[in-house]
Amino acid sequence: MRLSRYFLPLIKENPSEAQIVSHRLMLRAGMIRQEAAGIYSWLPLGFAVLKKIEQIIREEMNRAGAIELLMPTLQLADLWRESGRYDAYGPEMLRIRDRHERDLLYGPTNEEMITGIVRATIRSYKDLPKNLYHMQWKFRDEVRPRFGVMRGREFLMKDAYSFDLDEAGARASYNRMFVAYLNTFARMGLKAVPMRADTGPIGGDLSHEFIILADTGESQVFCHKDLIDMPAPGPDVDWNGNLQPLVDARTQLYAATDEKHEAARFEKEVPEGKRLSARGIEVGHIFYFGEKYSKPMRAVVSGPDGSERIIQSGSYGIGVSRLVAAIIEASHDENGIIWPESVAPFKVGLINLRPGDAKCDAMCEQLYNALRWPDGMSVLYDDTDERAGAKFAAMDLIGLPWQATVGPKGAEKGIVELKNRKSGAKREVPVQTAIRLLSFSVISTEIDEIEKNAGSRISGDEDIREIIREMKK
Ligand code: 5CA
Repeated sequence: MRLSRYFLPLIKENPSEAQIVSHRLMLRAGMIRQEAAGIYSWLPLGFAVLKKIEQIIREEMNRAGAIELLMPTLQLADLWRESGRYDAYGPEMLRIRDRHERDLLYGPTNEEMITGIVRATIRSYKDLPKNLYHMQWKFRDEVRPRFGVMRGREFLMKDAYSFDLDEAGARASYNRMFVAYLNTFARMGLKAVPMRADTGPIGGDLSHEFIILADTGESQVFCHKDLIDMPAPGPDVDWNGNLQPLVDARTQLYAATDEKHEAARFEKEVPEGKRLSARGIEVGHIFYFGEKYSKPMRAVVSGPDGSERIIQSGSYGIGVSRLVAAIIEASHDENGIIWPESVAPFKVGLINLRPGDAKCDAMCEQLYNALRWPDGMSVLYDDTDERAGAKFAAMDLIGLPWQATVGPKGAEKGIVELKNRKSGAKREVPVQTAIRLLSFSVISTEIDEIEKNAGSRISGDEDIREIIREMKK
């Protein structure tokens, strides 16, 4: 993408309405624009990140055996009257009436609708288990929308719903989502800790929130410090096997949100030096609620002995739009955002210090054409007439993982300056090396797993790997 043709409305001054760093940086980097309290337009740069996050979630859901569909944002009130939640949900629910005087609502969540789909289509235990998910906009008329997309009124959620014949099956489904969440957040460069949590309006008695530690987080949380650096299980999970040991390893140590916190137990179970009391951001929340919706809504199947059985369910949410802000809270410096490569809107920022200079232009075009991914979103090429200082500041602000700078002196010698945004490491390399290194880096977030699956290296460029390793330190 050429910056001269892109739409990137950067803001120089700090917006006064933003109280936390992610909100400030999202506005300054031209990622979002507020349309009403808690309602945002996603401008191209923000939208690109949102799509990257969606795709990681999708891949990990599919890997864990969940199946994607799409339900509408508007729902019939009558459906919610069946579960009893139409009245129970209160003023957070946006209620709408159509021209036929029918009561509708803008969905704050989808337990009723998915239960309606399942009860109309699944008749036998042989069709279970199923886990169905979608990524859809939700509306909750929050009392205090704040911190930008962190607590919005309209926000994007991934919500999955599991359906099993019995409690043991439902717990296995819960465990699959638990493990899938650990891998999902790890791929985004986040350390998310599962913590015992309150179930609120969703209901049930087993529930975990996935929490990112951050001073600006809205939740007060308490946990054993060893949980913070516990690595995610990774892609080699046997999804049809027993995942209980993986879950146990992460639930045996104390971790609870404010509502579930027991001070006496915390002090008894956790040695003083290991106690962590901190603020956190809830990026995911999983629930096991058994028959809460299937019983009143009569979602039943015939069991192995022919008798009627009530389906056992759970639901599993991820705050997709909130994650954009949460990742920035976890990864930024005084100059701007530092995107983890897996969610970066572009992998490379290419800076032409002197557009119009024949050698600079030629070298930039060579790099741009060599690195351009088919979707046009691997390189952002700054071909504008801004001064050098402003170009560097803008690139740092939008936080692309790699910067490649071409100036008149380097162009003369065939040299490009590479910079790793995260480490700040800089290196001058011949243009061909830059092309090899950056091409490799465009695919490198996936390459470890691809090579592992293939059982061999697919690239022999040891020298390139060595430079990348060094620059990322
Ligand atoms: N139906 C269940 C799970 S599918 C559910 O609605 N769970 S939830 O209420 O916990 O929401 C799921 C996730 O959505 C939360 O963990 C949080 O990350 C995100 N979320 C909730 N409210 C908001 C909001 N107002 N703004 C942004 N994200 C939100």
